[in-house]
Amino acid sequence: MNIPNLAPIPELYVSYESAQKMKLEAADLISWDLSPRQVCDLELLMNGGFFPLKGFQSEADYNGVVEDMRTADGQLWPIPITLDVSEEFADGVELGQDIALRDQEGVILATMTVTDRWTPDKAREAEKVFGADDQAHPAVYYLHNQAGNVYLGGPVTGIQQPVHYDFRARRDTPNELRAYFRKLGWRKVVAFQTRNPLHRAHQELTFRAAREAQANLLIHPIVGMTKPGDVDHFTRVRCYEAVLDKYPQATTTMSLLNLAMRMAGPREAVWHGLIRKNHGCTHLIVGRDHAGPGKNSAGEDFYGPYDAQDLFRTHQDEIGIEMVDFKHMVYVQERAQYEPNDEIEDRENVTILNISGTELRRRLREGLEIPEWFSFPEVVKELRRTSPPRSQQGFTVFFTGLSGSGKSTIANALMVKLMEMGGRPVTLLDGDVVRKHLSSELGFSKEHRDINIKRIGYVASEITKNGGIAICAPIAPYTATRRAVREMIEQYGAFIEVHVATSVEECERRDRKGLYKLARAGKIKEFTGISDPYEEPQNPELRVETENVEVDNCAHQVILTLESMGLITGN
Ligand code: PPS
Repeated sequence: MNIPNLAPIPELYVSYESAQKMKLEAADLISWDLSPRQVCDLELLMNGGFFPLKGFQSEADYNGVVEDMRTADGQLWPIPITLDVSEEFADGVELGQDIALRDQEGVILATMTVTDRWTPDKAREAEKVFGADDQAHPAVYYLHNQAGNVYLGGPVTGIQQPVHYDFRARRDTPNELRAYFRKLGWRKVVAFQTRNPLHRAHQELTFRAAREAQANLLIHPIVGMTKPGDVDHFTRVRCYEAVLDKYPQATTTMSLLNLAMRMAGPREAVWHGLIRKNHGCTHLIVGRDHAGPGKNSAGEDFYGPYDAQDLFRTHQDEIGIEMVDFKHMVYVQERAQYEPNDEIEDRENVTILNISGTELRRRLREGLEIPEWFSFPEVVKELRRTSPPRSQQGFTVFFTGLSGSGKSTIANALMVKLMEMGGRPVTLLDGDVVRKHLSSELGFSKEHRDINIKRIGYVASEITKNGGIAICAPIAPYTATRRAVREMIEQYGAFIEVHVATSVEECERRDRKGLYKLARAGKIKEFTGISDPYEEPQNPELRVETENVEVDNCAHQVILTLESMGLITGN
């Protein structure tokens, strides 16, 4: 194993004086507003975290990376780092032109000389990089639904670091960490990558890794982007801080890494190795199912539990960092300690305990006990602060169905029932009401419907975040848009999709507002169910039939669903 050369790593920043000058000049350039993920990528490009990359990848680099994890000049690099933009923006850019890259507040962080512009084959990228073109994978979903259709590539010139207002003292560039290790004389450093709060099993694992490698320990959590649904980084960092004093101070430090994870399992592990190498580490802990995205749409794991370790091992020498591989750690009650599951020889004579992530979330949701052998009281206290039991969290009930299907009527009945129960404020975002107050300028094209639904989703997510109940009742005819809204809301609380499954024939028979008649006569264009599509939900939390069923009963079915999910309790 190489003892690292802790000399500074090349950054892409210009000097302070040049940056001031460039900032003025760059104001005249065409500029691209970076997405949150692109800001993360740019930060690591500029500060050397993605060394040897010098900018967003060119088409040749991208093709090499996608096909066999190598840039055009043969460097190992497993994940495409591309600047995805809209077709409209790409059309306005000439090759050879400089563009300004701005953060979401409009601050110019860098310029890029555009050398390449191409339309990627996203299905191929998904297959090769993530193993399957399956949108159950969060990065594949992102690729198809959030990433722009055109990629731009070219070298980047860094003007300033993205600004962070949170945990500033805990964030370090690769060079800051290198300098710190140099100063303390830390020649061997084992990095622990994590996107979860630290529990006792993690502590044991990190202790063992440091012992095994005879190294110091860097707890290196991700605070950029992780898997949708993860514990937010604010809570996690408070949890880390709460347990730091349980580590030996002389040999352990913690630093936050603003990486946007892709959950690419094996390829991601190799990527994490390269990034840690750039941060001056000599070892990386790779555990079971490293950076795993969970189940695919057929309900199977995307990657085998040790695929990441296998791929890492193959490339270890080239990465220049050693893997400390770990098997699954479990608690052995009789010995009151954690041990690697596959090293327990007397399994029939001992009690092996384990709480999975899913089980932990269930216990938090339901306000159940979390035992001391599993976690630290300080961590549990923090988690309970941000994840109160479900019966105290906000949630959204999202009705979808054709015009005249009965959405509004059931939604109204549900609102009254929930208000009778009390406890949380209830807001009804009815289709017609929203169109009057929030979306009065919009029509019924796909584009306008999507904007309308995303506005509803945004308001509902804010209500949910703040502990209220949002009831939405738009038509929301498109699956992808409903899914986008679900994602927005599930960051903060439950999303209950209710399909009001009244057939178009029945809606037309009822024709309460006389709209179907007008649609048939061609007087209303793009009318859902008649001259415009309605994509039925495949897996809604509840489907209600309204033919021959009372409104009260339909609303009651929703109440029963909410109860079964623990969102409302009997008392
Ligand atoms: S969408 O697709 O979700 O944005 O639609 P939404 O905001 O729910 O608005 C639907 C209401 O607008 C009236 N309306 C139409 N609906 C469908 N297609 C066309 N072309 C159209 N034009 C007007 C209609 O009254 C809908 O109300 P509901 O309550 O669904 O009947």
